[in-house]
Amino acid sequence: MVNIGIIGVGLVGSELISQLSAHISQNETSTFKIIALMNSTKQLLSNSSYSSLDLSSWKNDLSAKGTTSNLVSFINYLSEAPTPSIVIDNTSSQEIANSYPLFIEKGLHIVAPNKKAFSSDLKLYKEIREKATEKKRFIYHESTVGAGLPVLSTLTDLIRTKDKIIKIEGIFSGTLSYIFNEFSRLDGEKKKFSEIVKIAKENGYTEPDPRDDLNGLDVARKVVILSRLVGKDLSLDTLPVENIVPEPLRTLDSATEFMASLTEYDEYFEKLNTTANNNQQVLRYIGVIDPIGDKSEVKLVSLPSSHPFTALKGSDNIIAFTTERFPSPLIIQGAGAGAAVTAFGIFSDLFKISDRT
Ligand code: NHO
Repeated sequence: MVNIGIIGVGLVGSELISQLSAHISQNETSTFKIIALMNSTKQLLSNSSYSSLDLSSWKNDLSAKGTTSNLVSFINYLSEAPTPSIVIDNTSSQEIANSYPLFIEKGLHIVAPNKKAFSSDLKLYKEIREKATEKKRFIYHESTVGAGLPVLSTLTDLIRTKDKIIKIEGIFSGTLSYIFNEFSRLDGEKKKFSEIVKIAKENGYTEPDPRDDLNGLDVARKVVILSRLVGKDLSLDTLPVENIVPEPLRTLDSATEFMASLTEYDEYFEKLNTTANNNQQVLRYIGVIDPIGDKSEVKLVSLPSSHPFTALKGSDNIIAFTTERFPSPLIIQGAGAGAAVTAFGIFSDLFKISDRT
């Protein structure tokens, strides 16, 4: 049996528990057992014989029977289990990410959609990689890039089989994909930029403050993750990132003020769009990974309508790997945001570990 402890039971964590619960109840031979849950205030640990938590009532049990969150006792409980344990980090906490070396020391495998450990401090990233190799622990984080799309596993396979990666580029943000798919098109339909951002916010596609999508940081983190995987020591502070939040709006206190003021910049965005459209092109926000030189970047570009990045729908992601074996790029495309697909990416990582333990 593989024990699972989940830190973070919000949107993605709850969906993961539903997916796991359905799998466990439908498969008598399932090897997964959820034995510990934790959110920012409470934690729920199973008993001393490490039996499964009752997944039909976990929400109530966590709030009614849970004790105050304590990362050390949570990790110790998992690490003392008689069979292998995986800790899943479904938070966006830097503090939890900083604890991965400790998790590995304690003998735990890690799965995470949290991008922080893999895209923040390079020293932390290297420490995690080195410790995992030394202690023979598995770290999987497929859903940090492209949600459940097989982006990291494909790249890992290309690297392992010694293909030469020439360039990786893509539309890595579901939110920015939606915004520009709606805003910049050649079918003559015109919508105001601020209106589209408003709809994206109302539909829950954006972060609570849409500036956290428009500033490019989320895409930058994904570019850093892919760059480090191909062996480049890239960091957020050295990567050129085009922040498309108009400068005067960056310092506004609240998302509400930002949304109200964004209308003043509709003309500015429309001008950019018209220039592109006049050349039969559309605007797209892309990330570029340059494994050979120093041209990795995150930017808004104009692309001709024949380009594969211009045919996306909704909040889809697209990632193109140009390699020695794939001079005509290997392309991965599909839903790149949302709880269902993100949880799927985590779930598939769990199988990769359970198959090998
Ligand atoms: P929530 O709903 O805020 O839940 C966070 C949970 O963590 C809560 O239970 C909270 O109590 C707990 N928590 C926070 N700090 C804690 C601490 N110190 N100790 C213990 N518990 C703590 O967040 P989500 O939406 O469930 O996201 C969880 C993680 O998945 C985040 O790291 C997020 O970045 C990552 N993730 C989410 C998505 C998504 O679609 N929601 C995606 C990828 C990764 O594919 C997605 C994506 O990239 C979307 C992106 N915005 C785009 O492309 O447009």
